[in-house]
Amino acid sequence: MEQTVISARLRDLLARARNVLVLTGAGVSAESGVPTFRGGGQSAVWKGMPFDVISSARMLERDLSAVWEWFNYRRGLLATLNPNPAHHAISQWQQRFANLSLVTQNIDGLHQAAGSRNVIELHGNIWRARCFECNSRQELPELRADCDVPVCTDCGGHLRPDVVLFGEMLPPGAFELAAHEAEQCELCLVVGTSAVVYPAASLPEIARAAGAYIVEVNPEPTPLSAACDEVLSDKAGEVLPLL
Ligand code: BJW
Repeated sequence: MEQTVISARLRDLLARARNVLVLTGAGVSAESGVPTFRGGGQSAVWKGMPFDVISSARMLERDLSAVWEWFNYRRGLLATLNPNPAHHAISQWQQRFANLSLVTQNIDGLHQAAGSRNVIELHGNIWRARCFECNSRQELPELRADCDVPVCTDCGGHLRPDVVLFGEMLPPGAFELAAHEAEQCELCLVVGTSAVVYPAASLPEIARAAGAYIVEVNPEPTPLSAACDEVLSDKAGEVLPLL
C-alpha cells in the first residue's frame, strides 16, 4: 500500500478542532468481516433476494418470519465478529476532541463494542426488537436459529427488528440531532459509506454548508467525493489509526 498522504490542513484541524462529526457506514465494519451492501466485494443477498427486497417495509407485511430468519442469520454472523482498528480509533477520539459526535448508519453495534458512547444510530440496531402493537423496545441478546416471530413480553403483540428498512422513517429525533451536530462541527469525517442513502447522505452536505472541512475515507469514489475537501482513498482500518 502506498503511504496515505494527510494534508497539513487536516493535521492542523486534528490538532485543534473542538467539534468533530464522524459519519460511518458499512465500510467501517468491512474489515471486521461484515458484508457491505454496495460496492466491491460481497453484496448482501439472502436466498436470492437482494437486500432492498428482504430489508423492506413491504417484506414485513408479506412475510415477517422470512424477515426474522434473515435478521437471525445476520445476528449469528455478527456474534462471531469483533470491532476493528477503525472502530477503536473512533472510540479513542471521544477522549481527544471536546465534542466528538458519532453518527452511524450501521445496525451492528460494533462502535459500542469498541467503547464508543452516545452513538447516534440512524438506522436502528439489530440487537433490538420493537413491538408492532405497543411500540415497546426489547433487547435481543440471545441467538435464535428458527424463524418464528417473537412476541412482546409487555402486550403479546408481534415483534419486528428495530431497524429502519427501505421506505421507513428514521427513529424520531435521530436525524434532527445528527443534523444539529453537523451544523456545529468544524471537521466532518465520512467513513465507509457509499453516500447514496438519504437522509444520512445529506449530513456532510449540511456540515459543508455550515463551513466544516469534509474528509472522506473510502477506497472507492462516491457521489460525495467531488464535494469533499480531502479524500483518503484507503481502508478505514488502515487510515483512521494514522489520524
Ligand atoms: C470501505 C471499506 C473499508 C468498503 N474502509 N470504506 C432523497 C433522494 C432519493 C431517495 C431518497 C431521498 N430521501 C429518502 C429517499 C429514499 C431512501 C433512499 O435514500 N434511497 C436511495 C437508495 C435512492 N431512503 C429511505 O427510504 C430512508 N427513509 C426515509 O427517508 O424516510 C422518509 C421517506 C419515506 C418514504 C419515502 C420518502 C421518504 C430509510 C433508509 C433506511 C436504509 N436502511 C438500510 C437497511 C437497514 C436494514 C438492514 O441492514 O437490512 O440501511 S439500506 C442500507 O444502506 C443500510 C445502510 O445503513 C444504508 C447505507 O449503506 P452504507 O452504509 O453507505 O453502505 P454501502 O454498502 O452502500 O457502502 C459501503 C461503502 O464502504 C462503499 O462505498 C465501499 O467502497 C466502502 N468500503 N470497504 C472504508 N475497509
